[in-house]
Amino acid sequence: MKKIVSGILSAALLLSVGTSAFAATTYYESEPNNSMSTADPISINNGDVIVRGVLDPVEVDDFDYFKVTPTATKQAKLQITNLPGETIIIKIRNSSGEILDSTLKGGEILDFTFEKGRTYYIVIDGNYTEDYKPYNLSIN
Ligand SMILES: [Ca+2]
Ligand SMILES: [Ca+2]
Repeated sequence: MKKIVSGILSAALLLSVGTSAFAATTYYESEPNNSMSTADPISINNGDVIVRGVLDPVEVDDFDYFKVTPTATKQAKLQITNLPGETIIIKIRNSSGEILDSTLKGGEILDFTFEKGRTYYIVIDGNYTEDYKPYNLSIN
């Protein structure tokens, strides 16, 4: 009986690992990434993406930049999924640094169309964040 239970458990574990592995590609930030020139490259060409990073209040003005150059035009929804009430915002800049779109706080969904071949910078900005804040950015 014990053997059967552990067999079921490991099958369930394998299933959940397998499902999440196929559901989204996960990227982790790499500091320093506080500017366009040091942005972490990510790809949105192969389905859903989760970006995991931290806004660190010890570091003055921690901005997290992620660089995207899609190979196909993609309509995407961007959202900070784990900190809905926080003043953590998502900004999208073009290659000249101009802000194309932005949310006002965590949890809001930003609908944005990334055009093929253009370079964009997705910026996570923790306005007034005083605590160490790990965030999950989902791009679907
Ligand atoms: Ca960071
Ligand atoms: Ca940073």
